[in-house]
Amino acid sequence: MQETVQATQQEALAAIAAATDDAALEALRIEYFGKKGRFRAFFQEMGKLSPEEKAQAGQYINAARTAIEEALTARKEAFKASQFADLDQKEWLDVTAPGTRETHLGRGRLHPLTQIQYEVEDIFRSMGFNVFDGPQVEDDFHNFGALNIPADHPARDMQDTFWLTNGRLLRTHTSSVQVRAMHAHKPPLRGISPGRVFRYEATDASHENTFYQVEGLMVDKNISVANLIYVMKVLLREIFQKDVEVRLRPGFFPFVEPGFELDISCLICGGGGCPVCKHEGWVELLPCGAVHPNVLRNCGIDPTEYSGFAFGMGLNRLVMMRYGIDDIRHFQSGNLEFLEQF
Ligand code: FA5
Repeated sequence: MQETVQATQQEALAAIAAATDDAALEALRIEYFGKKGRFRAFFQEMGKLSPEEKAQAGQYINAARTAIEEALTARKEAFKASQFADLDQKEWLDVTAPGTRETHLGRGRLHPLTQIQYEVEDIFRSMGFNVFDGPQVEDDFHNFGALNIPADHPARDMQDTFWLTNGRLLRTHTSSVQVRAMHAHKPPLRGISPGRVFRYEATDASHENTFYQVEGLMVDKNISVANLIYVMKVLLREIFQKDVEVRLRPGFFPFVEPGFELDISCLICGGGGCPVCKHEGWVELLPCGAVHPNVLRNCGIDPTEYSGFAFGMGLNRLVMMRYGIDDIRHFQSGNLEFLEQF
């Protein structure tokens, strides 16, 4: 029996030395020490021996077992060490290598509306304004009621609305976020809210049913139209990179009093008159005004103490003016030839 045990030990050590991975070592462990393993058989045979032989057999069987177990452990350790030894070779990567044709997917870019939105946000942040966000699916109160447009008021027809079957609506303007901002923050308050708005309108070269606006709002003590004009002039100078003259004409919106249409001097002809400005020298840019006392009251702000201004600018039209784009429908056309120009 001793010879068999020693032969088994030699065989096991050779197999361990030849093993190439952890799985092979585990298979050998089971072969020798598992429930039906070869050492189990040796111990069973040992039971049949005389007491003296048994004592002797116990020694050489245990010695063989220890030798094999040590070899298994040592080989396992060696595998672990070699796993990391050539890591720099196996996982080497040249981060400075240029891309290949197969891996180059083409560079993405921001949509021109997003680009101008970010620009406008930066300009207003530099003047201490916050950027507010609000839901595109709105309720009647935030889109109309709080803005001094009660149900059945004719001003509702100024903005044709997509009504949802649950009584909610797709916001027709970003003025709804004014209301949310005034409820959430007490004056002094300075904020803009850029975002997507929806109108139930037929489309043409200058009208979309889905477009983008940026709302602006400032509420504090003694805010007047002079503050509004100053902020507008800073915005336009930064966007168009030159001083732009502005003028105000009366305009009606139920949520401002007085309300205005803000015109800018025509950037194409410099104010001298051309087909773009219909030879007037002025181009209509955005509606604005002093926040109506009823709106302040609806938002929990005392109009005898505070006043404010608000404006709502169409971002699509701003981009169109900047780049001379002649049709608003390009923006949502998905036409890459158009988009890749920006
Ligand atoms: C409003 O939406 C008001 N909430 C703006 C406002 C805010 C006034 C605060 C006073 C105080 P209006 O419907 O005129 O107003 O839209 C504002 C701008 O959105 C327009 O000047 C225009 O640039 C843009 N706009 C309006 N309708 C469309 C449309 N169908 N397609 C593209 N742009 C549009």
